[in-house]
Amino acid sequence: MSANPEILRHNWALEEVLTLFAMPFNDLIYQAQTVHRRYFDPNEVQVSSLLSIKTGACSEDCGYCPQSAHYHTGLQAEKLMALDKVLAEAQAAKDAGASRFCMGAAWRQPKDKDIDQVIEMVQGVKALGMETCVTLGMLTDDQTAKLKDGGLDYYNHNLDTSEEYYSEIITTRTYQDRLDTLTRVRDAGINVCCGGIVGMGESSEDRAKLLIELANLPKHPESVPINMLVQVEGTPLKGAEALDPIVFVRMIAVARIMMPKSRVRLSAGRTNMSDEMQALCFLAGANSIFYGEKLLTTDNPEANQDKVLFERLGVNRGDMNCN
Ligand code: SAM
Ligand code: DTB
Ligand code: SF4
Repeated sequence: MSANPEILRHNWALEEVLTLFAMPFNDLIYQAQTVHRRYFDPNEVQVSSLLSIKTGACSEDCGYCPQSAHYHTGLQAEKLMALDKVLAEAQAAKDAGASRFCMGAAWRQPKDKDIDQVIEMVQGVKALGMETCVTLGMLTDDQTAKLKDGGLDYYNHNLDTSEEYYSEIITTRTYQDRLDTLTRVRDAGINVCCGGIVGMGESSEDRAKLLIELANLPKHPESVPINMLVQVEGTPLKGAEALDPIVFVRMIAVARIMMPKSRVRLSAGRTNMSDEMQALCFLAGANSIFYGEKLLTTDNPEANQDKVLFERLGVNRGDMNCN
């Protein structure tokens, strides 16, 4: 792959991104697919599996999240999972065909002793021959350095929406808090996984601004998860107006065009998507999914259903050690 530095831009302006969103659908998909083929095998989709290693009772008030202690969602809170249980889940995910194991904790920020336990999990999962990702909330410099030394491959920390809309969704932290952790992770040399959620009642400008935030970071995140809101009873966003599926596909296409070398992950919300819609997302440049029956606390399509979909589309799973 010969890198053309001109293709990786970090100076996107709102008007041009809105123009991309408003393109005729066929032209947009053609452009996204053309960009996609510059850097990726068009028939390859990487698969990651998720595990909630610490569930619920989170002090943050993210309006979309079933794990926030601020809302009554009926979720049973659970303490940090034991190492052997985590490794058994990782082995099962590997056996089912996942190449990366992502461990999520419902923390605003981890305590130092939590980090030591998470590092044991990272090392155990790596020893199984899988890539590792964790998402633990905000980090200090010290904690970030420890995770890097512990061998962590990816850190997930989403910006979720535009800076303007953020305070409508979350009041217990700021957008800048999020950006500060992302800078720490990037500076420590850990791969960045950062994306957002659509379908939260945001405007098309908010969606464009989220992608601008991501693409105008000093380096594009290696992995960009695009989540469709999973509406959970008891959360403030239950009942938000559903997003037009075509707008969701446009979001994937514009992300692909703006961040040509990043893995764009078709993330939460797939249980509410038809096979045809998912196929359109892959055509628009999505080349990663979460695989396995559970996301963190909500349902994901059955692994077998995804296998069948991949077969129908002639899609292969990605090799290890790619973005
Ligand atoms: N507590 C950590 C944090 O907030 O960064 C890590 C776990 S948190 C559950 C990880 C991400 O899951 C959030 O940033 C959000 O993008 C996504 N998420 C949570 N609830 C969701 C929902 N109902 N629908 C779609 N995505 C969701
Ligand atoms: C991401 O962007 N989506 C994942 C992962 N990163 C951690 C989480 C989705 C969570 C959906 C709601 C739930 O299952 O609790
Ligand atoms: Fe807590 Fe993360 Fe859920 Fe927000 S998204 S409530 S920080 S677990």
